Amino acid sequence: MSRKKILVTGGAGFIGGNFVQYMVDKYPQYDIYNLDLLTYAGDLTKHKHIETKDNYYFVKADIAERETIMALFEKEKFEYVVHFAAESHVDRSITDPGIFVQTNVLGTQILLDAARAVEVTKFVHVSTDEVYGELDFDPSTFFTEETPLQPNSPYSASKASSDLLVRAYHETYGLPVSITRCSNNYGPYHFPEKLIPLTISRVLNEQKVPVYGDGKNIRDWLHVNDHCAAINLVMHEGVNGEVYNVGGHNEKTNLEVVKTIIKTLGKSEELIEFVKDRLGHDKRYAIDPTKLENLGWKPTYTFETGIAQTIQWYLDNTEWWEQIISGDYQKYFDKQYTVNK
Ligand code: NAD
Ligand code: TDX
Repeated sequence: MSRKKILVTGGAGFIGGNFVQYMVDKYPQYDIYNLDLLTYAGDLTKHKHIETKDNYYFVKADIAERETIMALFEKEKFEYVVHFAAESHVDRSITDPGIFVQTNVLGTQILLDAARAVEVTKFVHVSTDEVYGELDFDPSTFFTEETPLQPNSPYSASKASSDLLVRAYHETYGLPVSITRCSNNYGPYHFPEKLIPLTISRVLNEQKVPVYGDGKNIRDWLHVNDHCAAINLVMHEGVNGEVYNVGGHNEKTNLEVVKTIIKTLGKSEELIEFVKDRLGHDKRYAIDPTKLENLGWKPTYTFETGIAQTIQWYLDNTEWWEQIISGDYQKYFDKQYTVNK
């Protein structure tokens, strides 16, 4: 395979970080540029073992700063862009929607302009199943690529807006884009504001786990490595202008997820504390991944194997998440929750 120059935005975050490591290891002949603003969710310590590799580069920049981004693209002439950078937490979007529009909508539009200016070979936009809104509890219903966009939170509305801009740049200017819409990810380096790492870290510290509402909301969980493989496939073989849903049929209620973690760690279910429900809390997400499977993708983890691997990773890497929850995170937690410590 020929040498390729690939820009990964948001490569200091959870999924982008896993993707950067996956690509740096898998393709020594590709140059991987990680562009990240290093917000509260970005952290470079996770890349210590790849920092010295010849095919890894880091650029600190804000995707919403037009001049910086245009100049960087003019200089580096990236051939591929894989766009993860975003504000990603639904609860934060409910408290402070403005930054979600700034980063997720404006930032994406600036990247699209830059990608157009240097005529990239492919722009992969990493989106989410949350743009489809919610499903009811009928297990025979799924999101397909044809499901209308009906986002319910400021986060998902900002992602849907960015999806529409990506689509429009393909239709209007012929920009070679593909969009992926994945279900909930979990795995190593998941920031402990999200349900699974929040539960693991709190259970390990014998602290109460806040479960919103009655805990019966359903999410469709995918191990981050399977998501990375899907994005790699779409980057190389996705058809321009097409959307690909990514998911592995691993539907669980939030309560099932929390109880599985508690049981695996040998702790008591008395740690569960039901708290006030999230505003506009989507009932259920579930993905039909047939289109991506037809392109050649299939997940390698079940929820059972993936959650066991993930829990073990958090046990083996306590210093990574302890350093996060000891800083500003604590202030965020205190503001967001009123649980018994
Ligand atoms: P994350 O919050 O862990 O990471 C986001 C990264 O983007 C961070 O490193 C942050 O520093 C960076 N960033 C934020 N604003 C920036 C800016 N203005 N300029 C440059 N960098 C900036 O998020 P994640 O969970 O890894 O999600 C990555 C992408 O995948 C997002 O676009 C999200 O919508 C999408 N997605 C996430 C999930 C999931 O379950 N987490 C599922 C489907 C899709
Ligand atoms: O403390 C909590 N208690 C709780 O019950 C938290 C943080 C969450 N929950 C519930 C809300 C959801 O039903 O757990 C479920 C999962 O919540 P999150 O981990 O916040 O994920 P979700 O809102 O489903 O969104 C995630 O998946 C889709 C990512 O954060 C998004 O970036 C992605 O697009």
